[in-house]
Amino acid sequence: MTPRARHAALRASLLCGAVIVVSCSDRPDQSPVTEEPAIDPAVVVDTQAVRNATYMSQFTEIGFVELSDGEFRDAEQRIHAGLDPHMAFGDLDGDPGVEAAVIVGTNTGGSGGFVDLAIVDGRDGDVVNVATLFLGDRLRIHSVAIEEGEVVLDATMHTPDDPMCCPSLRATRRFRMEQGGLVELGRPDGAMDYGPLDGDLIP
Ligand SMILES: [Ca+2]
Repeated sequence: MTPRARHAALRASLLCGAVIVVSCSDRPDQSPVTEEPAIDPAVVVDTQAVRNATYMSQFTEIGFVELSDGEFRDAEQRIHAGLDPHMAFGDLDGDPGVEAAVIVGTNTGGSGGFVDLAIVDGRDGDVVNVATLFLGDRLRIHSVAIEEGEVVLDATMHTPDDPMCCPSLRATRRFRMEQGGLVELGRPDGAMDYGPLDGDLIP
């Protein structure tokens, strides 16, 4: 898949995610949404691949960042995104082929350090970020593992009483792929609910 086609497919998936795919495809004045790319177990999903993949991003106007050697910088938009060294490879969907669970951190010019959990898999000959979940602001990730089909994070996150600089609650967080998205399996006791970000962060 060419970079342009990959961007188009990624944008389509962002605009017409699983929840609203019916309304997107039903619009008579629009072309049908391209079918979801097929799982491709022949694609090598390794460290090199994930450090040079394109990731969904709620922090850029175009909705994604294209990492080069693990980084993305846009001085005009004051966006700096980067891949955390902690990552894991394994099976999350029960299909042939290895998935990667990686951490994408984004700074938008302020003090925030926004952390996404992203899943990368092989699709139609390419490495594709198939799911992303916002984890929080300035939480710290100590390890990432894939165990029995779940992503397991060792993280230090905030309690409701912590200042944003200084999370204090270290706990394990678990996530599973469901219907093409990521869901968290419970929340550690006492952890702050970071909630979804609003759109104000997009320049
Ligand atoms: Ca798999």
